[in-house]
Amino acid sequence: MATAAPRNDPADENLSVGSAKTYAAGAPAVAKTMRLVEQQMGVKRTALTLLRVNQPGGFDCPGCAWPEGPDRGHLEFCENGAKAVAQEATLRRVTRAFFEEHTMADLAAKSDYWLGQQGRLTEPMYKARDDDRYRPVSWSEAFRITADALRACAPDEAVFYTSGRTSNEAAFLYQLLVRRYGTNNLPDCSNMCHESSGSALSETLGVGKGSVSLDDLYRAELIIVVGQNPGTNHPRMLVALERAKRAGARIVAVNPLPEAGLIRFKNPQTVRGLIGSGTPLADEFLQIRLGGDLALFRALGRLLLEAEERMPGQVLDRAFIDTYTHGFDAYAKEVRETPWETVLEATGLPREQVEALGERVLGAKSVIVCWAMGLTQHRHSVPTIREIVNFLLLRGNVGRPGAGVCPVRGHSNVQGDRTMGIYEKPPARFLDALEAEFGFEPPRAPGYDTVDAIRAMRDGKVRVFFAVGGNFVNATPDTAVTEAAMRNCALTVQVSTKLNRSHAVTGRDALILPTLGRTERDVQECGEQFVTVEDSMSMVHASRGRLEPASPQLRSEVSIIAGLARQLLGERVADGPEPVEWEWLAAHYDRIRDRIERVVPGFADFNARVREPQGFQLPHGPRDSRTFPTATGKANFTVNELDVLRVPEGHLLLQTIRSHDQYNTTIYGLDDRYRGIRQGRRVVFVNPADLVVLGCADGDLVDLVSVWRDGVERRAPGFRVVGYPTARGCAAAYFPETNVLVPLDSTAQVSNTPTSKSVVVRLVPATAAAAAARTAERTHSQGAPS
Ligand SMILES: Nc1nc2c(c(=O)[nH]1)N[C@H]1C(S)=C(S)[C@@H](COP(=O)(O)OP(=O)(O)OC[C@H]3O[C@@H](n4cnc5c(=O)[nH]c(N)nc54)[C@H](O)[C@@H]3O)O[C@H]1N2
Ligand SMILES: Nc1nc2c(c(=O)[nH]1)N[C@H]1C(S)=C(S)[C@@H](COP(=O)(O)OP(=O)(O)OC[C@H]3O[C@@H](n4cnc5c(=O)[nH]c(N)nc54)[C@H](O)[C@@H]3O)O[C@H]1N2
Ligand SMILES: [Mo]
Repeated sequence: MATAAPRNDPADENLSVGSAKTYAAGAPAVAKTMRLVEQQMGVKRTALTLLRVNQPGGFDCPGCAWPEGPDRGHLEFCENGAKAVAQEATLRRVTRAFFEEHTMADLAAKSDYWLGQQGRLTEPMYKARDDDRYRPVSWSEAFRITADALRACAPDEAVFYTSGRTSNEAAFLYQLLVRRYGTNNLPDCSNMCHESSGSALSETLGVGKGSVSLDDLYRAELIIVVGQNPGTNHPRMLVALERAKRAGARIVAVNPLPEAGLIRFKNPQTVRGLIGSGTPLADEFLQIRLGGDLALFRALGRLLLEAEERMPGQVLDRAFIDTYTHGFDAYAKEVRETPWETVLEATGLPREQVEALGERVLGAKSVIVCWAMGLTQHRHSVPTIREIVNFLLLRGNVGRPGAGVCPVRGHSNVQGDRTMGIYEKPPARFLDALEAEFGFEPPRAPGYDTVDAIRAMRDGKVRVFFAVGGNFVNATPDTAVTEAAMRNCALTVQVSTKLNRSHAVTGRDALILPTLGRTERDVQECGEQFVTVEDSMSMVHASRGRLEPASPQLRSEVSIIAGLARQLLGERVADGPEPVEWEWLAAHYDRIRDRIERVVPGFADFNARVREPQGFQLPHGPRDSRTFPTATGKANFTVNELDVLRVPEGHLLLQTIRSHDQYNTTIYGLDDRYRGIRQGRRVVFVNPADLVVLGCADGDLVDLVSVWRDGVERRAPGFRVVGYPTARGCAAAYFPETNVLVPLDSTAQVSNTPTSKSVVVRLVPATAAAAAARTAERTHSQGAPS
């Protein structure tokens, strides 16, 4: 049985459940933010730092990938962006004394919250194979240890992970190092995030990115927000939705949960938002069952085709379909045969509500569909997103103002990292360009994505794990399996800003390489540097930190990668064997940008254009000229199997989500204000009617047990049941506490993304062991420093 210890926080004993909010932001958001931020940074640093977020000449907010418009306000950040900044700009420090005091076993027993609250890492640390704790190590020694381990294995026995905060410059240099070393083993957080979007959009439209810009949102007549909780995860998007709404757009929310931000928004950056009742955002809320979206968009397609039959020539955009698309007839045939019963079963929606949405669509000249993790982390995520494309193509809602696809990215540069070649399946044209520019033969065989990397580590096929950012151990599924896989490595190396579980659960040898964050001054041999990032709408712009680094020992990601490369591969000398001038490139990031310009399409005149205050937008064929670089040369309609997620009787479909006080595995605090949760995270939200059926009650203490075809029982112990208005048959609980429940092999078709939003579970009365573990945990854990 796979059970993760409930690394609870002592505060969980103070857990309280109140009523959920019906609006997002407003004055409480401002007050709460300032309190959390000032605890980390002090008053003066808070003011100086927050004024530079997302400003020209300032730094890009590390919070999310939502773009900032040209007419940005003086305070272009949000509550959760401020919290993300405070985590990085905190005055707390993890020093060598800290590691002297805490053994590995000690660190492994701490919660994510506790680890994150200790502050910024300050110097390189090494844990040797027989040691029980980390000791200080010099940079050169750290590079030597890593290079030796990499030389001792075949290139495909090493894995190089990236999280989406890494800048374009660091990402480009990193993938270059990895391919120069000889592997495409470049898994990244995107594999667990928007991989399904990328897969579906590349196949159907030819570009795996969104096709809209901010201006399109302001021109849209209908915006459908599906599977996304922007009030918490993309708060600045609410400002854009509010503006779209004022310009006349209708907004429809499709979600199993009535998320506060989608209902009503009080913009904290306006007086009206601070003291008024705010703007109602969603005109319509469809409370869909988990995984029901494919059926919903199929039904909308059917309604449009039927309307066209009633009003020939008035509904579909025939000219667009004939000129720009492929596969319409096969799609239309499939759609006409879709039974309503299946649609209603899959969505859990009343037919009238689906038909009413169909009417809205008919009345809207331009439609945008936005989505995030609610769509990408299911078994049939790729078919679902393809179905959204089908729906949009019917009326030519791609490649014209006010219309298109809008996958809303998570990490602030996750999209840019992919553009820079962080990808385990690089296209041949990218490798060709790399080869032409640098004069070496990059490996051509595909590498491991995140799930395959864990399998390979588990099976002893990987010796070295290297991560630039992120928290691999805790962000990935099947925690018990992943932790064992990590411990199976000879060496694990983490380039990080803050302590997390991946520093506590390691290979036999382990290194921590502390790095600069976005907010900090980055000085290299040729002077002060800036980096660049790409947002969710393909805008590339500069980010320049101004704060003094958390410690003089920190090195930038670029400099760490170059230092390791130099140690591993040598530096270029005339007629020498090494074709890349690693340290010369790292001395001035303009030099890296020049190389990017010659390898990656769309970056012409990179160094000049990125110095413009707003940066520049990357080209996008479908958006700019209705050019679709797909296999058929056209936008592809697809025929998708209508997959209905069914669970055995007495079970629920569980989704694993973010609370308001977390950034993925970084826990800022223990509240989830909009959902009424205070001082605790081990809660499971269930519809009250389902509780009656299951013989449970609000307030019960249960274990969550996941049921999967491999027969392994996975258990997350000790959750308080909360009666909550989620869709029937569905439940929700926070990640990463519930990652132990997600089977490694339960992944999405095509994209191989873990199915974190549809885990079949049952609730069982909490075991005595769970209750005991909770008590023991309380006595062992220490509170966060104040
Ligand atoms: N403050 C903060 N900001 C963040 C993050 C964070 O942790 N904290 N994380 C960043 C990252 S990496 C990402 S990827 C994004 C994530 O942004 P979101 O995708 O908004 O994050 P989740 O909490 O996973 O929320 C998923 C939403 O989809 C809904 N949903 C789940 N399943 C379904 C379904 O089958 N159908 C439909 N229609 N809806 C469904 C859920 O009810 C929930 O509202 O946010 C980014 N921004
Ligand atoms: N069950 C479940 N699992 C999920 C999800 C889910 O919805 N449910 N969501 C998935 C998604 S969408 C994502 S994107 C992944 C996230 O996976 P990751 O990106 O791996 O995880 P994070 O928690 O964002 O990583 C946080 C760590 O990054 C480091 N860090 C922060 N800033 C920097 C920096 O500037 N440089 C460097 N080098 N390090 C930095 C800090 O040490 C911090 O502890 O999790 C996935 N896992
Ligand atoms: Mo993400």
